[in-house]
Amino acid sequence: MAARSPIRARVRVLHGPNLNLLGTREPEIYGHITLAEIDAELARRAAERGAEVQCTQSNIEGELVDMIQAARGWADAIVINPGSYTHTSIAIRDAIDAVAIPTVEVHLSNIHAREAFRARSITGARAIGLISGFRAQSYYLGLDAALSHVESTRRGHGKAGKTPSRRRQPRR
Ligand code: CA2
Repeated sequence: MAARSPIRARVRVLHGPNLNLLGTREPEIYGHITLAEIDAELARRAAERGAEVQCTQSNIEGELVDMIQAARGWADAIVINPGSYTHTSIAIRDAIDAVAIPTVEVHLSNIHAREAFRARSITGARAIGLISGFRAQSYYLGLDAALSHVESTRRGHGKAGKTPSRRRQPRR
């Protein structure tokens, strides 16, 4: 297989509330892997592609908003698992909107196969895409998607390049 050319890109990875507990409880839903192991694998995969990740977990909505804002000027893309804020947080959705950094939302579990309240993602409506249900693989697929998006946008033929436009978005 031909070697892929390196993508000089920086990806901010954000984990929302309770994800620090990964690997300690509910393995039937979230798997046995810990967040530290996911972060290490993301760093390894990014480095393999010439890219860099910076990963942080927070249980606090405002901190996640601060970190999204602070990603401006550093990150080429964001990969976020907003945890339960996925279903409630207009503040995180607005922050994703405000920074206009292409954002991939990821979930360990399939949010459409669980309680009805989890099926709606308030934050995901402002992401370029959403990956859900592949446990830790969701993060790795999310990183892949983010890097492919950055690469194709730089080449001028992104997924129509699109971070969702503020004006033309239908109401969701
Ligand atoms: O599937 C996902 O990744 C979720 O974002 C996880 C959130 C949940 O509220 C979302 O609906 C879907 C919950 C994260 C809690 O993580 C735990 C991990 C281990 C033990 C307990 C909770």
